[in-house]
Amino acid sequence: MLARLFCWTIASAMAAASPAMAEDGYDLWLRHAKAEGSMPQAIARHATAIMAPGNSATALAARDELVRSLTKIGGVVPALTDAPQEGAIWLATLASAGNLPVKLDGLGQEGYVIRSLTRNGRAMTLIAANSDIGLLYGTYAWLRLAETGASLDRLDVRSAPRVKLRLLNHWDNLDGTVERGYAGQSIWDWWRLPDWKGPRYTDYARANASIGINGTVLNNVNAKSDSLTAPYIAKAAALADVFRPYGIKIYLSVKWTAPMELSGLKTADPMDPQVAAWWKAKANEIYKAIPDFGGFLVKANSEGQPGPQDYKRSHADGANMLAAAVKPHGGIVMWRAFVYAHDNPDDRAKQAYSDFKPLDGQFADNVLVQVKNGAIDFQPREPFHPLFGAMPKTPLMMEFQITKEYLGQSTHLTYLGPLFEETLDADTYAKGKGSTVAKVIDGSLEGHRLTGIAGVANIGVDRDWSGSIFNQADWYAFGRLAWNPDLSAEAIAREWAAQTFSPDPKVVDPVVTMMMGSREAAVDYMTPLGLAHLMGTGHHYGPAPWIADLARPEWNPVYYHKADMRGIGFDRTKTGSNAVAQYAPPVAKMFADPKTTPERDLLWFHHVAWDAKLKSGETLWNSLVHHYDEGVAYVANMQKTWERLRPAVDVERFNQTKAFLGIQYREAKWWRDASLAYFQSIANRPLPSGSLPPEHDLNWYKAQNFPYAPGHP
Ligand code: GCV
Repeated sequence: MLARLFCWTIASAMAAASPAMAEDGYDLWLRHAKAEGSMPQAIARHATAIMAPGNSATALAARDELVRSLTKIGGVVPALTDAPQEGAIWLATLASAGNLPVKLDGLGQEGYVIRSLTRNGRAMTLIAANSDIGLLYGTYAWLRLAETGASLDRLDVRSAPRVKLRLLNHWDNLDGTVERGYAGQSIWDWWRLPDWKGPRYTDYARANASIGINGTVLNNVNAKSDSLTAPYIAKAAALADVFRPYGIKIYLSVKWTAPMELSGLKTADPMDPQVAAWWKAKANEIYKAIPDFGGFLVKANSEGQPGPQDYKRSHADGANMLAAAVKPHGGIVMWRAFVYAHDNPDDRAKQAYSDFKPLDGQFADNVLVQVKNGAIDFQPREPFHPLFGAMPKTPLMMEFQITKEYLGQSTHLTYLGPLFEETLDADTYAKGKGSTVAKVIDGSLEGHRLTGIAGVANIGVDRDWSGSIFNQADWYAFGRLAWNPDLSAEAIAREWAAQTFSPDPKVVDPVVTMMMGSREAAVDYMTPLGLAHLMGTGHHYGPAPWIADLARPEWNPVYYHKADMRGIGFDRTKTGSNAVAQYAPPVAKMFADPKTTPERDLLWFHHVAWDAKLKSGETLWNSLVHHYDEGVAYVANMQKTWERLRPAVDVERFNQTKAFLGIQYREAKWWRDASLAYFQSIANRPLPSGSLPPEHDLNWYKAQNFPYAPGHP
């Protein structure tokens, strides 16, 4: 023990003595700024020493995290102790402590207890769990409490994750590019793996563990077969070794035709015994290298990817064949429901439901069907996907997009917490009132034990990981909601702001106010009142609602808004595509009538006359214009708020955010002006008084061209 203590004291003292790092965002919400005011004393009083008997890699990671952060927060290296001590933090599992003064039932392997108690007459804080990973999560939870200014005197916290698989999906390619990535190249240095495992991998694991993420899919769902070759399995295994102590399993996206591409098989038909044998052998090879490998993620028969339907087999046939290959090892298959076919003339929003709903009950018990939050594609706003609640016999896994393909890419401050929250809170009515999407996802609605939630990562090699300081909040919010889908987006924003900037309410309050309205502002300046998919072709950057000449109808923005002389919007009622019928009857009824459809979803479900009166008494046209105006005005307000925060934020992060808000303002105005120039050319109505005309004419906006916009495959 003394030797351990000595090493730590030296290492931590060196860390403390080194010059303060620039605030470039690298440390994320784990920056552990030196506490101010009365906080250092309060924290120090409850962290005089650390009693941490465990010695697994995970237990040591928990202890080291405490030492590292307490040293940074208080400027003093906390002592390690073997015996109870006044004010000590005690990290214990049953295995390491023998017996414990708290009950751990119902916490599973990942849950934890944090309890203030007295031990041998000494007031201490116990962090206890059934396993070392629970201890690590409990440690991060205690730090979160400490750094957000919670009272540490009488703690009594019990927490366990509601969702079993809490995964990031990296759309990272083997050549280092990231599909829809706006934070630089991939953090996976495939070229130098497995020999070189840079320190960033450990920091990635720490960040994820601190918010409860327990798995990561390393490669793009538009997968290359090469990721299943021996050299790439070895590279993946090297990453798995780094992540293991932090409770993070790795998964791989697979290409359906890998057996043909890698081994020359004549077919990828899932019913062909040779194909099944190939996948079994491949699974065995992977598990030999990575014994705790999580499983496969599959994009099949979607956007040109091959799949079982090429052989007249169903998605269930395909998923089950892969599931059989990983089953002996405890692996799972996540089969994506993001499908729409080039030869299907039906409303794109209906196609996933039509394909998957009939397959309910046909999937093997280690398959999850992964469904995007909405039926089109991660738009600034979509009503919840009709599959939620419609496949009671199948575990449905949520797929959110953390990277902001459609919400301003790297620069716009559009906090996604409210988007995630809105979807999770939506009521499917599948089993009556209160059948929320969150209950579908956490398995409680139908009693599923295999449950999952995935977020398409916004991580790259940028120093700040996510392309901007505020984009980090989206990663943070995803993890926190994956752990507990009932948390509020606002509470999460408060936690994040306190840890990222300062717990001072004079900082937290305005930052949170900016964040909370920011996604709605993006909806307003991009696609208000239920509009969707109006962005530029391919790169998805900027407005292009006029596009009408792409090969497939559903690639064209005009397909989605259907603006004509009469009005605007997609009729998804009985008189149109009848997509509303895919929802449970009370929801279908609500969406079928424009009067009961929430105004925010109006044009998603209805084609509405330009002069129709909305609830506010305004005409649709005037309301549309006002929404665009409000979106731009919100960004201008964020700029003012941020300027007032100048004295409270370090120069580097202040300047980045200020510059990005400037870009956001310019682009919000561009979205507004281009959209209104175009819609006005169809609606043929004047702008309401007080609304300024677009800066340029429509042709100017149409002529904009962005061949090098990032993130485009
Ligand atoms: C990975 C959208 C994106 C694609 C993405 C696809 C998917 O279409 O634009 O880049 O491909 O969704 O989720 O599979």
